[in-house]
Amino acid sequence: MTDTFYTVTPSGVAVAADLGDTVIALGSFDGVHAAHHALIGETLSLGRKLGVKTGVWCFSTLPANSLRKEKLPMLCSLDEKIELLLSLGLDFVAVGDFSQLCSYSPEDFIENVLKKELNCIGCACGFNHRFGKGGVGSPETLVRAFGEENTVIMPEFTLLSKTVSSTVIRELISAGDVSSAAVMLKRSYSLKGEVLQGKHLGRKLGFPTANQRFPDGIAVPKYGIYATLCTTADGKKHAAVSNIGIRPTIIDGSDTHAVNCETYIHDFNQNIYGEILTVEFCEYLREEKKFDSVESLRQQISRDLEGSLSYFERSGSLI
Ligand code: RBF
Ligand code: MG
Repeated sequence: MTDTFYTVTPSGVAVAADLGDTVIALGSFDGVHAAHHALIGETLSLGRKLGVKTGVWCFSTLPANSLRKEKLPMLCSLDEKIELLLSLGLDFVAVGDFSQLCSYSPEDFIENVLKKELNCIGCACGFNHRFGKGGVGSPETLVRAFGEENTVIMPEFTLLSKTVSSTVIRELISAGDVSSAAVMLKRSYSLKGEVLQGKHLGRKLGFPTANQRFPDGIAVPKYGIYATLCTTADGKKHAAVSNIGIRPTIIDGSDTHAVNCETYIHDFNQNIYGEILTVEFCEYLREEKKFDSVESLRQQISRDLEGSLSYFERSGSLI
């Protein structure tokens, strides 16, 4: 049983039995968005009322992807998900192995995992949550197992006149609408990753840039230029402008068409190759285009930087 899931607490991986009785929120929690925040808020309240620890149950992969050929891109990595969830004040996140647990009926999952392993005495989930073999478990199944009093069913949650869901946020991001996505995520969509050795072409252009790749399986915003905020390894935030795409102006036969995120950081000239950089996508500025000359691309990049800075001035999101 122990290799079917593990439990993470703010101080590291823990033994589930040491948690005592618990209240658990169930879901996929992709992106840890505003509706998830509301659900976790209810979970914390129920935990306080019952005087027990609170946690989340999720899987290491998206169950929705197990039956799909065309995988849904994820809004965050598992590590980011755990970090975001714990930052909301939960005591633990239990991470299950979907391939081992997908054959459990809802009742078996509740009895053998939630109750026996995690000492669960109350739970919370979204109104449309489904779980267990064949997805036949529903919020009502949880009410039967834990009682009306100890089960929270979160109704639909609306922002910008839309239901907040990972699906809607994926659509916004792939349409480049990162500002609406940010309202639903309660933070900007971001890319956290190593700064890769580029071809140093940017430097020759007069714009030294930081190149990053989106990890496999992670949602890539619409190709284009974005006003971004960068957090460097020293924790400092900088205004920046980023290009997501394939750089049609400079691409040649030797180039793979791998998607690149290339960032020019305002007023910055440190060497950050190999460091971890977080890029927050704040506002879509324009489409990625093929320019007739490197010189016209250079002039455009300089206008892009102005566009980004004036966005941050208007929105007041710097400092
Ligand atoms: N490359 C393009 O081919 N088309 C673009 O529209 C484009 N816009 C960019 C905007 C910014 C703000 C930055 C930093 C880069 C952009 N690039 C674009 C990538 C550019 O080709 C690249 O920085 C240099 O070729 C050096 O790698
Ligand atoms: Mg959902």
